[in-house]
Amino acid sequence: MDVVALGESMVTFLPSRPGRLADVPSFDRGIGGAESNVACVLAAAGHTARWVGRVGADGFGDHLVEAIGGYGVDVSHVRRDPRRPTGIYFRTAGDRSTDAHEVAYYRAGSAASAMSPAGVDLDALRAGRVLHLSGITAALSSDCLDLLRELTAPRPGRPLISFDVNHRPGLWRDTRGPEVLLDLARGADLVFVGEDEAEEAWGITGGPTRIRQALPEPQTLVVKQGARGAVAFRHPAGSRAAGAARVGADGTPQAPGRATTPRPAPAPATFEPALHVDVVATTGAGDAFAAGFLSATLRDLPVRDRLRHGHLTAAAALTAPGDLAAPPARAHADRLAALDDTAWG
Ligand code: KDG
Repeated sequence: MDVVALGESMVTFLPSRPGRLADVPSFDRGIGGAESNVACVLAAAGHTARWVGRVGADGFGDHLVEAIGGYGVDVSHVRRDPRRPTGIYFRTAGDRSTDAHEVAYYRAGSAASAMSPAGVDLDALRAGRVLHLSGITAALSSDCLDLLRELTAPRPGRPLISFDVNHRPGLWRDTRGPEVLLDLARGADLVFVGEDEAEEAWGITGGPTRIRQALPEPQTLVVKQGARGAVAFRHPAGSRAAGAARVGADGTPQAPGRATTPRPAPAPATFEPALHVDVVATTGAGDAFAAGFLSATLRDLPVRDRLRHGHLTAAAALTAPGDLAAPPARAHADRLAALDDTAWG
């Protein structure tokens, strides 16, 4: 298995026309959920992917399992909860210039919010080369947060932990969100965060370098700068081996930030500009970016190409109305990623 993704998936209701939530008369059904979006895009890109989650024993749960499974994602470890419903959410079309849109979640007390370390198959979660997680799960319940802590804890032979910060202020029931997210990110190997998100959550201004200063631990940190592009910081290979970084020479787990090797010199930064596209909807673009970056990571491509594959996959999502869009075929994406800097400038 290449990638396992854990998280809440929801049936999504997309507006039939622009306007305020109060005015939109009807909605089209889609599927959403940041982590299963990543799994779907990776499966569509030819990787083996599993989504682990929990949905109600209801029609929306059936739909999610069927639709996500239809992308070729392994859904055999999704649990059905007879007592709690599947989460759903509605959103409006974003304003083209500001991307301001309304989101209404109906997910409090959902089946997914009951995920916990005891209620999931931890071996199934750790069975991939990469385990993809996001900060959304941390906000769902204290049991869900415990599960993320368990999965990001130092452990010999753990998969590469990919963590998308995905700060959703509206989901947190208390003020601990930013601190919890920073702590979880510090335990991951690969972290995705938006520059604006880092400012909103952690008050970090001054750009990607300042964000790296606050988050020096992950082997790879990707700071997304919206339509401008993205910057990746990566410790040189070997200085901080993915997945093994916080495990001592004797196999003893070490606390995050106390690696046995001396902290390496500041990681070099690689910037790659994004593609300019006519944006239809931004929802799902961050997930698509992560999927493209992860796909190239699984193929051991250079950092520049990881960023370019992220941008190519994000461009596909940005030009589609729902959360999900088919990524470009691998051979096509490879040709585009190999174009010289003038094409990407
Ligand atoms: O990235 C897209 C997600 O935001 C969307 O699918 C809904 O997972 C979601 C969430 O919790 O916001």
